[in-house]
Amino acid sequence: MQLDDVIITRAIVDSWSKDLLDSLEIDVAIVGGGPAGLTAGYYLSKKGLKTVLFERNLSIGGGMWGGGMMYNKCVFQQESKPILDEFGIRTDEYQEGYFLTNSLETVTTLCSGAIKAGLKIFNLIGVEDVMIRQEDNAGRRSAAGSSVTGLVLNWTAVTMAKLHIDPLTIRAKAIIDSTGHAAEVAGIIVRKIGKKLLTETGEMLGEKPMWADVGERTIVENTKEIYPGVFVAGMSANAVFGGPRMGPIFGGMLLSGKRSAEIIAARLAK
Ligand code: 48H
Repeated sequence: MQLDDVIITRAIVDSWSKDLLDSLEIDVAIVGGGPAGLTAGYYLSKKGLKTVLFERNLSIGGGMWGGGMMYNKCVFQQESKPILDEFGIRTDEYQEGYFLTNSLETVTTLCSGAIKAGLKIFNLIGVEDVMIRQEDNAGRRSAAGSSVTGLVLNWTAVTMAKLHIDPLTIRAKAIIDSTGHAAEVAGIIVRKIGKKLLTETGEMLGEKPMWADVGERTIVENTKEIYPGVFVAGMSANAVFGGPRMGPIFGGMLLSGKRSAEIIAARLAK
């Protein structure tokens, strides 16, 4: 068969554009494709919710590829083992309750599992702002008086090159901030509309020093709504609610991602 260069181009542009058009009004938008965002995307998609993840980097996986200080191994605790088993990620029990994985296998398998479950991922696109409206996308007015109803997107290349190019928007019934340590969506909300987060002060409380045992527990407790329509998962949960960091143990990220999916699925079922 003779290959036609233009058909190759047409196939890519046609199919990618359809993917984006199909993602303009969705159930859940996830910001950030680290372990928490990917796990959330897997469970939400499995529940049949139309879920799309935006990742600003070329690669998906966030801080997981490099394991601990570039040693490409990740540690997981007992509680997170069922999630690894569900994805088919192989583990090696180093000592009772401490499971090692290859970080490369972990990232690629989480990503593959999430996509096969139905998650749509757009890489190389960053979230630079949010849409806030008086009523949410179901027409409900929240006690806070307004809800985040969508995301403002731009190409990472545009941002990097500091080009003055206006963004595009998508609408979602729920949004997950799984942007890691920076908790970028939470930061945007505070910057744009003030101290309105559902924390003690309304601000981001900030991540506390390393303490794996406490950090891994609080990250699941801190996985919740931070502003009407916006939920945190993964490291950003501890950044918003003031939990400790935990170093290269990743079970909390998967448990938090799963928890966010459960909370949102219950909310959207109402
Ligand atoms: C689009 C964005 C934007 C944006 C950021 O950092 P991550 O791996 O986050 P988690 O929470 O899934 O996992 C945290 C873990 O990797 C970690 O850092 C740990 C355990 N640290 C402990 C410690 O003590 O240091 O992934 C976040 C992703 C990245 O891929 C970013 O590129 C992406 O979010 N991202 N994508 N728009 N505005 N901001």
